[in-house]
Amino acid sequence: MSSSVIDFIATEARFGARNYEPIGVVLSRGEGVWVWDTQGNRYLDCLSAYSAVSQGHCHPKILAAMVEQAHRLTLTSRAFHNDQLALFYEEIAALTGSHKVLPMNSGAEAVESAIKSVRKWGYEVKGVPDGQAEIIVCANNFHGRTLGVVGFSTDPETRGHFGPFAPGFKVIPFGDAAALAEAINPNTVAFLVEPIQGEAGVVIPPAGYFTEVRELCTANNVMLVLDEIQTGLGRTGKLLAEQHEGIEADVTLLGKALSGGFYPVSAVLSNNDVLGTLRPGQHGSTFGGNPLACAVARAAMRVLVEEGMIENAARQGARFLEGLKDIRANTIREVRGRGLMLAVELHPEPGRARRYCEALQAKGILAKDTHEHTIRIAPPLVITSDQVDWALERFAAILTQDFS
Ligand code: IF1
Repeated sequence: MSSSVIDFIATEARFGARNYEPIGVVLSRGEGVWVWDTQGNRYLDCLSAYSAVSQGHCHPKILAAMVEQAHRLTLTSRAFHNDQLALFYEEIAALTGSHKVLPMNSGAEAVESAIKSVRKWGYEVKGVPDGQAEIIVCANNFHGRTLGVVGFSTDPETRGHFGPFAPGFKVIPFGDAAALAEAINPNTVAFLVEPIQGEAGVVIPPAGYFTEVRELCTANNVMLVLDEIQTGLGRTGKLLAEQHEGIEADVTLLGKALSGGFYPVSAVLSNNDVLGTLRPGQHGSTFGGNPLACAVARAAMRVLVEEGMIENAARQGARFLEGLKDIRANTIREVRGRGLMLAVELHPEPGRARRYCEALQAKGILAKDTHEHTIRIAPPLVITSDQVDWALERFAAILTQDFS
């Protein structure tokens, strides 16, 4: 590597907490599906910053909205009103069919805020005895990195040596409606679940699972909280992944692409009185709902819809999935996905997926491994058929080799 690449990486190693093991590339520019490193090499981004850059890198209209607002007003705190929040509320509520919105910043903050709100609803509306609220979650979940959230993770890497943790969570297998029925009791206030488990390796539940989940939650007055922070906003080929299942959540969490990768913006959306339980002074955030975040999110939602990115994700995702399934390679255990949320699971061998990602990098593709033997593929939703075909050629060239 040339000196400037080594300098960046060496300096990160010298000063930075080593909580990531990045692939050896130093990026300096992005546009659409493409990113360039400091040496001028171009890569097709098949991670999209974990589905936060769904609109493509540096989308000009989101950038323009951010710059215009940044010249005018960036942050007021919620102690005062501002002229962007109401517009953000109207537009996100219309887009998602929601009645109440709680604007936050990171995805994990939205998850934590939802946990607080459904517990409060449990005590004040459902009548659960104070301090007894239970929330059901799934094994292999990923909902963020805050202490409350990692407390109900089942991944030793995510939760190891961070205890003690908050009580009140029950873990069941993902995709098993009978297990949910068994776990629900009078103190259950919510079932928190990803429509498709992303970090677990793009795990899609059996057909009909969420229909049963919806029925069970309704019958037992349990709030269905869908974490659509990764699956939402077009990633699976529909605005929300729940639409593939023909159901509606009681509470929906959005983040990541809600800002198109320009700014941390997340939101808790509620179709009933869950968010209505919050009173002034009972929850908040310095940056939550700030005018810059709202202006960016409004533009990010607008281009997602106006530029047909959701329909494109369905079309190109089907093309990508079919092309991956056509690759004949002994190393491939399974190819799966929905829309442009795809994964290639390799037959297990420690570190194998990482080696394939490094080989893909040499071919001009940036992708990320998850849990040793799965390659996650999630390009921006603006990808064209030609770019999908270009990527498929390179995946085929690499996956048919054995990087044991
Ligand atoms: C990392 C992956 C991990 C999420 C869902 C909430 C959050 C996330 C479904 C929290 C965040 C990110 C976090 C990032 C890597 C990435 C990730 F699944 F997307 F691949 F870790 F599992 N719900 N996912 O996926 O949102 O607070 O990060 O804004 O922590 O390494 P956040």
